[in-house]
Amino acid sequence: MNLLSIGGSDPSSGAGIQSDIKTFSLFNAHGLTVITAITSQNTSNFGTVEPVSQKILKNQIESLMSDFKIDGIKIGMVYNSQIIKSLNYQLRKLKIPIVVDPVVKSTTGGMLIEKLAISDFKKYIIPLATVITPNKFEAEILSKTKINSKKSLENAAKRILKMGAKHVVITGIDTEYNKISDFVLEKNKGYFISGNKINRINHGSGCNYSAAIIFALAKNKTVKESLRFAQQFTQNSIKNAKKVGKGITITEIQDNINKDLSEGIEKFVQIKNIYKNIPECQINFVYSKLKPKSIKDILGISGRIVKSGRKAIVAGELTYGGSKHVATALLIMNKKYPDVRSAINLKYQKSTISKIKSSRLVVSSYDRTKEPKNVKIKGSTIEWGIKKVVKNSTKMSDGIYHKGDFGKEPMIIIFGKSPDNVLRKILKII
Ligand code: PXL
Repeated sequence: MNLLSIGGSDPSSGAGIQSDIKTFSLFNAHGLTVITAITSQNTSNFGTVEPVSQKILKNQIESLMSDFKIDGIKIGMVYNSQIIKSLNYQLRKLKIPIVVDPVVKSTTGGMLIEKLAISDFKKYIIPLATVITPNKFEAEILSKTKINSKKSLENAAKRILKMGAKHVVITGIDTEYNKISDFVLEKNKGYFISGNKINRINHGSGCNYSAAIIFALAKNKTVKESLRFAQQFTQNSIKNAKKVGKGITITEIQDNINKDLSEGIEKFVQIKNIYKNIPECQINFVYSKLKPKSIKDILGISGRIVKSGRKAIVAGELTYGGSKHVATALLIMNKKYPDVRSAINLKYQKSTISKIKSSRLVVSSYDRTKEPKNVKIKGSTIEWGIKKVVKNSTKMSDGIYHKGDFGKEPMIIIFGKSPDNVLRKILKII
């Protein structure tokens, strides 16, 4: 998938096109950029802005359009009327989703659009928007409406919708205690998408939000699904914001796969006496993207979870393709049961098997001594074993074990929908 970000350069990489490229690549999309202006800024101060010339703006777009199939566009900082009109001319005929993030001011106070250009922005950029994502402050400026009640919020959204956007989302509305919501207006239908309030001033959350929306729309998700997804993603990025410079924090984007597996591993190593379940060949704990094609789509530990005295410690870091054996087992399981996206291997113990059975989980096994010679030579035992079990199964197995072979250690693999789901099963059976 190719996604295009049209906007300004932020040398601190907290916002602007640098931030969008990070977001797009996290989603495995190819990020294209058209730079409208160069800003100088850091996490404390906003310096100056230099918009690009009409000529290079036009050329950037032409060179991309003549080469790539573009699946979605995000428009951020556009700065002046010349850029605005030029973009309208080049984009108005396109039939792909466009998300407009109508940025007015940076968190550190820099102007991202000239005051005189706001009326042209309404006339030429807003009509391009499949979705426009003003925060409350930006919505007030665009609609010339003070937002201080539900009625005024709806009015502001209606006014922006009338300017030609297909969907208006006004972000960051205080609704109830500890909640912060986005108000969505689509034709005559208005609704809130509610999220948890995180009190932290940061740089980058608006860009993360609009970039995540365009990704989801380009993947043919509905507007509502896309907004939900983007809100979750942005909340995470704010939660993980880091103080990389001396000033305000910069949001840190993470896919949930990374976050959920990290948390799962952390909880796993803290389970009391868990070291007793670590086999000689150590442990890997994995979590897959949706619809994995190969083990490269499965996140695992580049090293292992190892036994160190009476402790379990994590050696290595999370990498896609970091596990071979457990990831291969998961890949096969996932083909038949697509909900199954996480797995861990544990030491085989008779007591574990009986606990699995008494907790009404499903356990299956294969016999490594029956492994054909050609499989042994190829070294694809696990593939052969799991395939054998999965092929004959009518129900998904929570655990699959084998009792080893000459010189081969017995092993059990626990499967689940997510690392958390796997952990819950582990706690029942150890
Ligand atoms: O977050 C809005 C934004 C967008 N684009 C650029 C920016 C900023 C905020 O600083 O610098 C280039």
